[in-house]
Amino acid sequence: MVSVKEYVKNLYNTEISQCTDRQLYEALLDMTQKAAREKESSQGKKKVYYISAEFLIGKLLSNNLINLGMYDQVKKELEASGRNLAQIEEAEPEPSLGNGGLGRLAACFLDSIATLGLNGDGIGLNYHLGLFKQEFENNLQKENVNPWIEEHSWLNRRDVSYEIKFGGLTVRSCLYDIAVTGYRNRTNQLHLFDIDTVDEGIVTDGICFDKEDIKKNLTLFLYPDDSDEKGHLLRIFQQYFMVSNGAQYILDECVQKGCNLHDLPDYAVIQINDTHPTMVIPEMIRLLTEKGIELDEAIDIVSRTCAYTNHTILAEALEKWPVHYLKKVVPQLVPIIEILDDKARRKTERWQIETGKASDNSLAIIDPYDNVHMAHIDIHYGFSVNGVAYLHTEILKNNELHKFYELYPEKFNNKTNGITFRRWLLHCNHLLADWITSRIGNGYKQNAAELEKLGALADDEEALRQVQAIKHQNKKILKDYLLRTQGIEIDDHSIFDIQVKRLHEYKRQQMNALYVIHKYLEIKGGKLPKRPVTIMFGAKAAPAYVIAKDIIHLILCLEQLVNNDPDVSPYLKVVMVENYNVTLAEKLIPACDISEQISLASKEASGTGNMKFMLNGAVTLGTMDGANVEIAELVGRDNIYIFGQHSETVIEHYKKGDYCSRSYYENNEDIKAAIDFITGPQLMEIGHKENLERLSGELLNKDWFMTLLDFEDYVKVKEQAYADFEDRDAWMRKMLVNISKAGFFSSDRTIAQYNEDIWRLD
Ligand code: 26W
Repeated sequence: MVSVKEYVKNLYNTEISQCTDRQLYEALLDMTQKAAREKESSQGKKKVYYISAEFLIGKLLSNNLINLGMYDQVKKELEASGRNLAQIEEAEPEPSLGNGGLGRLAACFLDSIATLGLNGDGIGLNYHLGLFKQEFENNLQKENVNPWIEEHSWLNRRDVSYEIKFGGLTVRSCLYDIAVTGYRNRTNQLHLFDIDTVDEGIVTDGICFDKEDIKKNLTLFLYPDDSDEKGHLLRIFQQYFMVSNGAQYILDECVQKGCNLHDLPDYAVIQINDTHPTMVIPEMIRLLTEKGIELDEAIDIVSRTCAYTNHTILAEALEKWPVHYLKKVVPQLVPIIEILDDKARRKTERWQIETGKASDNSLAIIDPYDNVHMAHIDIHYGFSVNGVAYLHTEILKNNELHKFYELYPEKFNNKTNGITFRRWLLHCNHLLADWITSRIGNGYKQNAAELEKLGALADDEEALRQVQAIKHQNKKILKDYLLRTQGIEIDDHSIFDIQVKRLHEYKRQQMNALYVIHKYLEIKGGKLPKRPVTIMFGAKAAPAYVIAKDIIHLILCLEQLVNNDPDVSPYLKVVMVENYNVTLAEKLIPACDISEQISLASKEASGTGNMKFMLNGAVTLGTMDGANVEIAELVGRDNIYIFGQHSETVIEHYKKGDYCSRSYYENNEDIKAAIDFITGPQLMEIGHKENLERLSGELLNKDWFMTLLDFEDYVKVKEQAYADFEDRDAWMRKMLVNISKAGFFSSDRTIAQYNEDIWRLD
């Protein structure tokens, strides 16, 4: 490896100490790119293409330095010249190419695919302005653009271009690759398609733009507001653009390797990340028939190439596109989709007759209202359907997709999510990683299961104290960071109780906010907590999701009220960090004591934040939902705080429609006081009447995600966790057990299972 010194000398003809942070960042970027290129590989006949509308990759510099084995030397060299890598890294913009878990999972998976030395690339879109940058104004979320592409970036322009035809419009694509470095292993690629005519200049006022000017807006944003027809159409334009480019790229690459297209499944497996890339199925069929393959054979080939991952059971997230939308944007796919529908109906009917089941059209692709159910295409015409945690897959099989499961039991399988330990331990928590290394050696970096060895230290007082000291150090680092970057002051001796994730009613940030009100009232009434607590939130709400934005408003109003009340603020602080993203997660997670994973049971497919917190020694306060169930199983009930109704009960309530939030309000004084407070004089003075009234009305009259059902138990168990925190020795042991049991949640394990059961790469 060349030295930074030499590199900087060649590039700028100067010394490290004379460079700006920006110059050093760009020099390191270049240097890293070169080292990554040397590890590119063409090994392997069969390749997995992970196709996804989101890749929430985060900053790449440190991550790549670690994976390429350059981190320590670079850091040392910079330090010798009085420079600091962490500070240099602040010059790197973070792309927001994802909403949350699904996009971050895709990024972790790419890391693990490369780390395991597997042949696999990502395929997605190069959104110029990402999702959005969140700003708070007047205690409300305001969306702004998040430009991230600079002259010097990780994007490498390729000499690849396709003609993409839409109804009444043809565009020419271009391609950018981002190197995906494996930990001490090969370099793969993330392929991001784009067009040259995108124009950031059409954005006015926040993130408003002309949704119909496709040539200028096609890859401008991730998931533009889909509250109206124009937004929906743009989404279909984006999705088709992604899959048509992807499919052509895959076919070209396979042909170059000697594939004759009849044997495509020997060369390619396409993992479809949720339904957003589903049109790859009809598009691939279309392309194959264009190349002279008979329709029936094309369908068979594609069905043996595509596999589908489901990430949610929320009805509103299961995409259904009206046929007339598809006719406008992708008329060439409609006849194919109709044929797929027809064949699926016939197959279902035959099976129903054979098994004596009542005839029923609910498995069809096109429903009686002329909506195309994208997931149904994936299930009929993919060879694998997987959920992302044990409970989620069981719910898919037994409830949500039960009939499909009966029809195709062999297709269904579970792949419990995971996270890359390179980013979520080695990079974000150097102190802990170094300590672990000093105790059990380096093996865990390649084989996460070795973390179990830490279990032997559960009664080693010195070890426990060291873990605690590291946690405290990380709390101080977070404290400094929040003060410097957001002007927020927190007490590092308080309990850090953190809930960071997308804002959604099912995740129930509103329940945590109601707890804040409850606690505020208690303190006002003279019941003082033993130790101060800092309740932190971080979340973006979808721009058109009204209630989610009302919840943010409530939290921001509470922050203002609580933190400025001298009776309360010594004991309770509320913090809502602005623009929660991967970079902030990397600072928050190592500093956390209590990890809030409080979704309504059955609704969170898996969660991955829960795994990151656990790995960094936070103790989970959660419901029996998603991967929390597996965390509980691994750490045992002494090392996790579980509350709330179980999924069976919740599913029953939905079936019977018998949940009535108002009766909880009427029968529980604490709940009544907390709900009334939302529209009481104190918050009304700070906040906006319309938002607060709408939110309290929603909780009282609807509460679709049953906040009030679990509130009482939540308060009880949360208080228990706070009380237990005082037994410092016992708490340290809980931290250690959580870290030692986190190995299962390495995405290396998840990817090894995908490969073993689904991809079968050589
Ligand atoms: C229809 C548009 C749309 C777009 C994005 C619907 C829903 C989304 C979500 C952001 C999808 C998502 O992030 N799902 C999450 O996926 C994670 C990875 O599997 C899981 O851990 C989370 O439980 C799940 O909510």
